[in-house]
Amino acid sequence: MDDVRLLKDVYANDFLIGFAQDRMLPQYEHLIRHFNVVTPENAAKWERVHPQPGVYHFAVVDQLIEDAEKRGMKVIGHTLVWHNQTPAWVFQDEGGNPVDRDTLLARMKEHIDTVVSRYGSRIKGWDVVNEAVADDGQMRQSPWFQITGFEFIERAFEWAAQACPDVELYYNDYGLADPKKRRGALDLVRRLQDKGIRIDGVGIQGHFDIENPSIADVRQAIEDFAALGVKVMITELDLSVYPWSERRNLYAGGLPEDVSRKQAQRYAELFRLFREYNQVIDRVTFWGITDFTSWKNNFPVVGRTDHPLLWDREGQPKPAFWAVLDPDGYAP
Ligand code: 9MR
Repeated sequence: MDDVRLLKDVYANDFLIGFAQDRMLPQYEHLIRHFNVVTPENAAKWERVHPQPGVYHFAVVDQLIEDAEKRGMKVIGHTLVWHNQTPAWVFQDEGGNPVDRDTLLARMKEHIDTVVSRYGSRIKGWDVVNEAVADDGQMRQSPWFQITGFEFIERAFEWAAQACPDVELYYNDYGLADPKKRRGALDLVRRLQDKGIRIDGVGIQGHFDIENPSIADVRQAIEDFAALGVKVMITELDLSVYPWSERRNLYAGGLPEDVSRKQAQRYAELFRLFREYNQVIDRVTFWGITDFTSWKNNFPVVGRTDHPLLWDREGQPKPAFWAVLDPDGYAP
């Protein structure tokens, strides 16, 4: 195992290779060495760092950054403004009624100022706004949007830039391989650019599955965002072994060889594609580290055994790992 080439070395001339985890757990050390960038999976979200007005908890993120720096690894900030994992108080007054636009924007500014300036350029880039577009391509009807309209997005990018001028600023969303949703996200980026507001990159979340989306749709997404002149990042990559419509728990006892090979084949196709676009793709980040801790074991079916990543529950490399290590040479 020790003489295995490392993913970060294999892709050194292409893009950064990342993973998501809140802590560098010692039992994963032999896997962590494959990566040169880490994203805190949950620890930097509003509900964790800023659970109550004026109360900030930075210990977990502080430790992760310190551990990353020791390893020469970069860190991505995830995420400043999102509709999920944001406490209800952010949007409410003491009586529990929705706050007005100015109050909400002031709270957002205070949050962004505090979090972004704490870490400055120790963070390579922030997912400034996360998942603001709905699946039909319209703006998501979140409290952010309902209270401020599009303005929260403009101000979030501006205030993040002010808090640290040399941190990169990203928009991050899922489902961008779908043309309808993608159109909404492309509009969002253009709208910021038209107003002269800096946005450095777009994170195309890779919550894919064994069948969808097509490689052609992923390619189109990469092309469309690259055409706007922003960096493209493949973020949150995992490949569920279940097609979206499948809700049974089929592989609790282990992953059958044919499914495992099919998954590996798809990983190989994706990485061949990513490599083709190495001039525009800056980073590819897996969402998790082994199948054991993946969020997919609880989504879309709570408690279902999924196998979306490169290492199995024991931390052993799967065919998917070998496929990513050598996508050209991978033969199922
Ligand atoms: O992986 C995260 C999981 O542990 C959390 O329970 C979940 C809560 O919403 O968030 C997961 O990460 C999400 C990410 O922050 C944004 N894009 C979707 C990811 C999967 O839900």
